[in-house]
Amino acid sequence: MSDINKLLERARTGRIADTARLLSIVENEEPGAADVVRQTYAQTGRATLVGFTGPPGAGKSTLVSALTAAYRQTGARVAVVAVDPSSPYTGGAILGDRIRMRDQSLDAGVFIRSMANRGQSGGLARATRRVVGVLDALGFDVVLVETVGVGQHEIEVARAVDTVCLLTIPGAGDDIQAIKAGIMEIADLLVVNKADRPGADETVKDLTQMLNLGTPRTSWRPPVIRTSAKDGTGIQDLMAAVQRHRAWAAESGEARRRNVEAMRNEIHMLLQERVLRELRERLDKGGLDDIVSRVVDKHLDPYGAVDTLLEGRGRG
Ligand SMILES: Nc1nc2c(ncn2[C@@H]2O[C@H](COP(=O)(O)OP(=O)(O)OP(=O)(O)O)[C@@H](O)[C@H]2O)c(=O)[nH]1
Ligand SMILES: [Mg+2]
Repeated sequence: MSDINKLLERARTGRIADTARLLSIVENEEPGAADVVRQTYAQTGRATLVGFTGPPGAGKSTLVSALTAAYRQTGARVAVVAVDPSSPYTGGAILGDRIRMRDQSLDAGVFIRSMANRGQSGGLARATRRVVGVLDALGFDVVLVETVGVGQHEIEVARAVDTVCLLTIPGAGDDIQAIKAGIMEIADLLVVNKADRPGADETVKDLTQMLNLGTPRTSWRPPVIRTSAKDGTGIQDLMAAVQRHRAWAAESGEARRRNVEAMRNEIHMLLQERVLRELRERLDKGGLDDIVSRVVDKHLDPYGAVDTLLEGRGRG
């Protein structure tokens, strides 16, 4: 039995250390990453995948903690993936998150994973998708993904999930302006968190108005849900909305459409990587020097050189 199979077998029995090891392999594309994907891919597609995005301090981690507890009460196994923000302003907050989530990490039905941001958003989005896929295949019923901000980077990471929750807080008028551009593109659910604070009604009204102005991309109208991650208000509403969105996405074909887009992108990237790797290997074997000489000696033009390299055979 290969090492990967042993790891998978142990991870499936709930061993945390083996689950963590498997995730590192796919996240960092270590040798064996392809094996892990090959052995798990067929079992993906069962978990409820929910992403949380929004400005720093909106309460994403607190809300994810509250939801984790609520899903646990239904008997679901929950995985949390925290995508570390690159911004130095929020570096400390993540440390705080780990402390806040600690009570849940003692529960065997909860797995918490932090992902390192390796700076390249496309790479991070793919790594997040692979990590989420392995957790799904390992039998976690719910995977909650936290990212920071509402930029292109987070939009891409958010695509690793099926339902995207965009958080805002009462009185965050500027935030609302800032999220306006990306709002229709990514948000499946709009969450006004910290609804225990004054101004929640106005914020709900502003968001609803903004939604009414926009042209909906699909037949789904993102609901505006008010929550207080602190006192638990709205957590059940949010879970119900996630469930409704999931059902709609399955029914309308939206889930499949997103999956087609994600897989087209993934296959394209893998193809590109493999072609480049094979080419590099061929060049490493010394083929390049010979071809360069032939170009310099006018036996071959530069386009012809590329043709030759791609065909992998010499042409006089
Ligand atoms: N009053 C109130 N405070 C909240 C609520 N949710 C979170 N907070 C507080 O808001 C602060 C930030 O919460 P976090 O959960 O760390 O926010 P975050 O969005 O994860 O922050 P980053 O990960 O740094 O972007 C903490 O002090 C929380 O206790 C809420 O519903 N009501
Ligand atoms: Mg956080």
